[in-house]
Amino acid sequence: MIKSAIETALNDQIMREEHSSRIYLSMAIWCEVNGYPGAAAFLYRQADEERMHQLKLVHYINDRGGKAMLKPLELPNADYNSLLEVFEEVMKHEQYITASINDIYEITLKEKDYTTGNFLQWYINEQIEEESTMSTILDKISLVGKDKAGMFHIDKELDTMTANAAPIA
Ligand code: OFO
Repeated sequence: MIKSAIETALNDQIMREEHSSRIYLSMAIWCEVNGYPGAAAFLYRQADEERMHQLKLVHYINDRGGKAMLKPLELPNADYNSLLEVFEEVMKHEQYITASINDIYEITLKEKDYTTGNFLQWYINEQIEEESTMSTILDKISLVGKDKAGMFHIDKELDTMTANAAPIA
């Protein structure tokens, strides 16, 4: 049976992952209507990934004898000044998620819940990968600055990257 401190911490994470999904969905919408179809495809897929991260937690809590809970969510930003701002926000958000996963990992150590610690390893690895992907994209966008042709190229690259990405699982 899952301890209540762990259940609470994981339920908070369910809310964060669901919120991540909504943030990326909102960013994808902005990209789609502002002429960045590749970035939109990338962020729509990212929103789906976050939904999967959320569901993984839901099933884990329920399988361990707890109960997954949904919480109210803040409305994400609907408007951005540039693609650079979008990806700066993505990066900041992923760093925040990494910190939250690390905090929960610390709780599992304190509670001697090594099973949940082991389960969280998947999220820890996922965060390393996501932060590195986002930082590469951010570097490229920063490099081209306001150059329209460069931006067009990056958007195409994001499209190809999304088309070649492994199925979400
Ligand atoms: Fe990278 O956001 Fe979910 O875990």
